[in-house]
Amino acid sequence: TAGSAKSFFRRNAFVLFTIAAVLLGIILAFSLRPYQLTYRQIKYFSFPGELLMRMLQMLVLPLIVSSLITGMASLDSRVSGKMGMRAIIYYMVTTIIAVFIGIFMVIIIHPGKGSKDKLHREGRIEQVQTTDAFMDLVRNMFPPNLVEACFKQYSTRVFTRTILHSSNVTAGVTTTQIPVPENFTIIPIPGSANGVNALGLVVFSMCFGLMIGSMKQKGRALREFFNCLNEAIMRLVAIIIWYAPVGIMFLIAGKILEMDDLAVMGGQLGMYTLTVIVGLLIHALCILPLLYFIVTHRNPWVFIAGLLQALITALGTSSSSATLPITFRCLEENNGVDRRITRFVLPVGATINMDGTALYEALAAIFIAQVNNYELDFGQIITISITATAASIGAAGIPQAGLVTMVIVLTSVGLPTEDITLIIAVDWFLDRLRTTTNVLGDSLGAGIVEHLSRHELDAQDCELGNSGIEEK
Ligand code: DAS
Repeated sequence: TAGSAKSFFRRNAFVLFTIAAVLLGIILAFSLRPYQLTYRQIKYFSFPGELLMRMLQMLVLPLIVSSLITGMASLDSRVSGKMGMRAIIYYMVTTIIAVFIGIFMVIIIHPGKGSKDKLHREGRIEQVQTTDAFMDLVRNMFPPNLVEACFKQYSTRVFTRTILHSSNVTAGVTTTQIPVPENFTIIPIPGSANGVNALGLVVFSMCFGLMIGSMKQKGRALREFFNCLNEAIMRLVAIIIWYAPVGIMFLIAGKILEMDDLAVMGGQLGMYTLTVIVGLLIHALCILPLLYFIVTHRNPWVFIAGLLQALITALGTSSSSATLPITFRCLEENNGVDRRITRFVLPVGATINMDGTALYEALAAIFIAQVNNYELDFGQIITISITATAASIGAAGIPQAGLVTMVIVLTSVGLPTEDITLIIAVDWFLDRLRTTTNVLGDSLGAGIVEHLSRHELDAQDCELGNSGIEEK
């Protein structure tokens, strides 16, 4: 009936607008492509999309900090400890599965087949750089300056590249000081301008929140302050969400206008792209929903339907951290996930849990080995799986961050880092798909952790007379 159609529309207005926006963007872009717009014209054209990206990024920092602090402060430390363990176990298990799918797919499909090159660099195993990269990950957890952590990340890519290509430059120098050899192609890092050290902020906010929580009555003022900050940010999200479909339309259209002709997709690169897509689809549409079903006994597709807007935003922005505000909203408003869970699990997940990125890093590294006709032994494949996991944890939730942290994976088994350039042409596209997988993984994780923590949450509700997060 008309009434029920109307209510369906009302309930799903955002999602419908967003889907329509994606389709419109694609149609618009393909009808404009024959006119061969200049780079400048394309930039003007995609301006509304850039604005969306900026608005979302604007909210991310206060959102991560305020949700983690309120999340931790509102939970009993025993409860948050248990929840944290569950979340970490979920992240580890899903990331490892993702890495194995990546390795399995690339070995079975063998997209690098038919290459005549032979790797000359054999034996050039750069163990030191791998250790450095791991140390970087830990370094980033403890930012010496919190203000700096809001806009700068201690970066592996800079010094790994430096050591590789000009051995006399020591680690840790800044980008401007690095003499880049002539024959070296600089990898463009689109999101690097906003390299927030999210990991550092997450660690600090969690500890800080925990302390406020342990201060009982004395911590009340701070608890209320961060709670209020969080609330205000979420209200801003509710406004920006109306603009999201417009922004997504222009983001997608702009990217299609920018892309090279699809002819480059033939041969090995085409097969590689296909392999990544199949791997991501298996992980996102089979493994994760199955895991959700096994743990919760609920229909994963209903849950995923509630997430559609976040997933499409991830596709449009290629950034899981920019998508975070929308992910919050989808989980809380559409799927009714407890705010004590989302506030705690989502910021951490968006920072360290990247299944799509892990899958892609392992797969891409082995593809590069295949193209170089370089036989990897079992030990090296294990090394790849470990470093791919670390690289996905270390990757920021910004566009193409995974491409940059790939350097760690490649150097760990002595593969040439310059060969990242082989896969750059298709990375913008694969990045969107892996970001969507990342966001899906985080969200299903929140659902799973909530299910497993129901008992403790209910107990806390009873204790607090149902006022939950607002009071302690
Ligand atoms: N695009 C990133 C993300 O936000 C990660 C990546 O580049 O793999 O999830």
